[in-house]
Amino acid sequence: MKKIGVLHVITDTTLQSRFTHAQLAEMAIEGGADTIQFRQKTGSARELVETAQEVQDICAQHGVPLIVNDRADVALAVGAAGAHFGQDDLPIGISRRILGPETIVGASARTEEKILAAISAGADYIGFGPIYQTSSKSNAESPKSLGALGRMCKIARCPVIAIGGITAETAYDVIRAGAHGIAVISAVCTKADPVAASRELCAEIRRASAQRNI
Ligand code: TZP
Ligand code: MG
Repeated sequence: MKKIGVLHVITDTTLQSRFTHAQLAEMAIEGGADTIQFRQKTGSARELVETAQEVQDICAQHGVPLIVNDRADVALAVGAAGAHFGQDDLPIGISRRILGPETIVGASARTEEKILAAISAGADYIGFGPIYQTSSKSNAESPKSLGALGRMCKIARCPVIAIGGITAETAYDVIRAGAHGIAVISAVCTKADPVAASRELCAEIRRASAQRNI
């Protein structure tokens, strides 16, 4: 059974340049992140594989799954646990065929129709957002409400990972709304102390999940 994490830290070296992808992964894991997503929009395939391999090595040392954004080839090349695709990326059915049944396949989807299509094509989890305003993604859509998140979580019979502008102040509400977990960039990568930032997010997720299970 594939286990989908609850705190996905997406490593980013465009919003900040103090840390490499691998350093961010290491710090996020130290702070409790249970999934790392490698997301880099530029660079040659060779550069992507080299950098993703560094991240994969850190993840493997700690037994934490690595998910590669956008690129099935890079995910396969470094032996990542999974890959994540948006609506303009490789279709989910094709990704599943390329990556095989054991690999985690995540899909970004924002409507009921697209969520259900992604699941029937083989997605293991849905990324839904942005929940709040974000400047970390170019051309991000307008924010979805927590109510919409809750509805989509009910419709999707798989884990939903909420994304977009989520902070330690809002993580609790997002999980209470029904999300299985959250994915963040700036709430960890641009913080002075990414370890402490991850730790705080984890604590909020735990606090919300404990309430939900009562
Ligand atoms: N997809 C939807 S919003 C987003 C992505 C990649 C950016 C998330 O970054 P942040 O800094 O957590 O808002
Ligand atoms: Mg994409």
